[in-house]
Amino acid sequence: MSLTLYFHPLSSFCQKVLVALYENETPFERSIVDLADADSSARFKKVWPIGKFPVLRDDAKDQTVPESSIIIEYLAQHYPGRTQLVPADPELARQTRMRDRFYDLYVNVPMQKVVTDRLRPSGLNDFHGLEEAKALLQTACGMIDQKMATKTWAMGDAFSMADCAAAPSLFYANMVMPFGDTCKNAAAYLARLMQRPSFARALEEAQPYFRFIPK
Ligand SMILES: N[C@@H](CCC(=O)N[C@@H](CS)C(=O)NCC(=O)O)C(=O)O
Repeated sequence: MSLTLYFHPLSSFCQKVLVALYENETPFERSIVDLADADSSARFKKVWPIGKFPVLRDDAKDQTVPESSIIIEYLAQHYPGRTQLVPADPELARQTRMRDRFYDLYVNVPMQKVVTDRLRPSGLNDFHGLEEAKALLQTACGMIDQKMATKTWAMGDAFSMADCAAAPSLFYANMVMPFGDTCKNAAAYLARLMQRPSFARALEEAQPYFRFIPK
């Protein structure tokens, strides 16, 4: 087995890559990183000094691959399987990348802003940044709701990298700012994602850590 994933089961960007790995039953070794533990953090930063996960290490090809989207592109290129994570057609591939970017930048990032603001020492909260993040999340949810009125998956009938990005982003966004009443198509899409075996498995593995999510 040449692939090792450095990750944490609770992390939304790591779940995105887990979904891609589980979709194609790609074998990999797990290296859980605990950033709160000095040794674990130091070991991980030797692999990727930026210190953000997920990171994929491929010993067979001597490649260290950071960034969730780049990892999924790498898997699609070097370890393809029955789920085509990035379509072969260049136009469809561009659209898939665009939707992947959309979920990362306009759902995952503002969702994380809401969660991490809760971890700040009292008196150091970023109220303005928080309001901006919530407004962005609301706009994004409205756009997703429109798009998903007629689709099963982000790109239509085929599950892709865009759905890997959407699953944890929408799951946690719904936790911090529930959208079931206002964005019914987005909520139905999230329900489909949660039933998809790859994401259901990632969620089940994250379950023991949910108590660490700041309320
Ligand atoms: N652009 C990166 C974002 C990765 C990211 O933000 N990871 C978070 C966990 S979900 C992280 O490592 N947080 C720890 C930190 O910032 O110290 C990707 O797509 O992989």
